[in-house]
Parts: sequence; C-alpha cells; structure tokens
Amino acid sequence: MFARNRTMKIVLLIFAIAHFANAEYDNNNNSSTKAYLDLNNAEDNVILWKNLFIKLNDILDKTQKLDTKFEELSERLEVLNKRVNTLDNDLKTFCPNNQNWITIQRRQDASVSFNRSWEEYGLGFGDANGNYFMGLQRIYEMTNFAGPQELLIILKDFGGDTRYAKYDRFRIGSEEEKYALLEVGNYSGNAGNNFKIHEGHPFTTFDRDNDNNPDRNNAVVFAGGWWFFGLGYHGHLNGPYRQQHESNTWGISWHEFRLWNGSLKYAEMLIRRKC
Ligand SMILES: [Ca+2]
Repeated sequence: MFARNRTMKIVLLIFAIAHFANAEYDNNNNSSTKAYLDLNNAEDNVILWKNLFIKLNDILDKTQKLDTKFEELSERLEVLNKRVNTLDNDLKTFCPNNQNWITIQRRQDASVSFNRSWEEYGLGFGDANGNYFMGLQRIYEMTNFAGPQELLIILKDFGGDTRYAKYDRFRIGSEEEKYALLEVGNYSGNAGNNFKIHEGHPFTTFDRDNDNNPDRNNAVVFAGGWWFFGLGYHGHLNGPYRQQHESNTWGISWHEFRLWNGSLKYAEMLIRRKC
C-alpha cells in the first residue's frame, strides 16, 4: 500500500509540473495581461511556483483522502466476505425437518422405454408419478449442491416379494465427468449390495460407450443406459421391462435378489438429504 501511494504521488507530481510549466496562466489574484508565463522571468517564476505548490498540495490532499477511502472500503469488503463465508457454511449444514424421499427413477410397467440416448438420459424422461428417469443433469445438481444425499432402492419381484437396498451416500459427476457414479456409500438392506460395485464407473448409453469393455457397448447389449462396468452389471434397473420373471431373461435385474439374468416387476430409486 505504501509503495503504491508513493508511486502515485510521484506520478502526480510529474504530471503537475508538466502541466503548469506550459499552461495558460489564469490567476484570479493577478491582473496580468500576459497570455503565458515566462520561465526566464523571475517574477513569473515566483507566481508559477506559488500556484504549482497550491495545486500540488491540493492534489496530495485529495490523494490522501482517496487512500483513506480505499482502506475503509477494503475493511468493509473483508467484513462482507466473512459474512458470505458464514452464510455459505450455514447453508451447507442446513438440514430442514421432514426430509422427504425424492424419486429419481421408477419402473412399473412396459409403457416407457428406457433404451434412450445420452441426451435423453441427460434431460430425463417419463412421468414423475409413473415410469420415470429424472435426468442425469438434475441428479448431478441435486447430489452436489443440496448437501449430502442418501439413496434408497426399492425392488419388487413378480411373486410379491419386496426388498430394499440403502446407501448412506450417493453422488454422481457432471456431464464432463460422464455423469460417473462418484459416491456410493455404506450399504444396508435386504436386497443385496449390488450397486456398490458400480461406484466410479461413468454412465453409458447406446450412443455413448463409456464402459471399460473395448469389445462392446454394454448399453447396447443390455438395452438401457447405466453405470456399467466392463462385464456389465450386478444391478441394472434401466433394462427392458419384462411382463414376468423369466430365468435367462435379463431386464430390470438385481443379482442377489432375482439373479442378474432374471427380471423384476418394480424398481424405484429415491434420494434424500442426509442430515
Ligand atoms: Ca465399451
């Protein structure tokens, strides 16, 4: 700050000297008829230096005031920054009562195809009250900017058995990160832990092969977008909807419940703010 002020003052001094040395003389206290001051004239020199010092002092005085103002503004900015940081922390830890589960995916009949493009999976499709996929972009935003989220998966088979799998953390990446499954937390439930193994894998659709199998696109093989790994999946909830459970007919599949190549009647994925 000191060095900056000094430089500014020197610049102003040079500017002032250059300006007054050749300036048209206009002194209210002097009735001189001269259009210009003469540097070689001793009398003119006295007038010139006198005016120069008056102006210079005025400039220095204003500079001083600006410095004070600048320091005041810096201090106020610092206070505001602290307030913003406090608010930001409050927002991160804020957890309202009555947290509700929000459905991000649901399968209940064959009326909506889940064999969709990268763009469709990004934007979402279906009906929030029926067969539904919220959209990877929104899921990314909700799992990254609304506090930590937990995931609940509800599954039903054609025999009337209902199971669930719960994970205490769930977060996916941005489109630039290929909506990768960045975080799948600790498992609890009775359906089997068939989602954790997908952690770290990017999302793949029939038109965007991000799985690590160089020989095929698993979204083409298993007819739906998912976080596939090389060989495929342990749990895949976006496969084709089958009208009944058939062995060796993969569809909506969860290996530890009705085998990887069996198919389920109902699947739902829900998220909730983890307090
Ligand atoms: Ca591949």
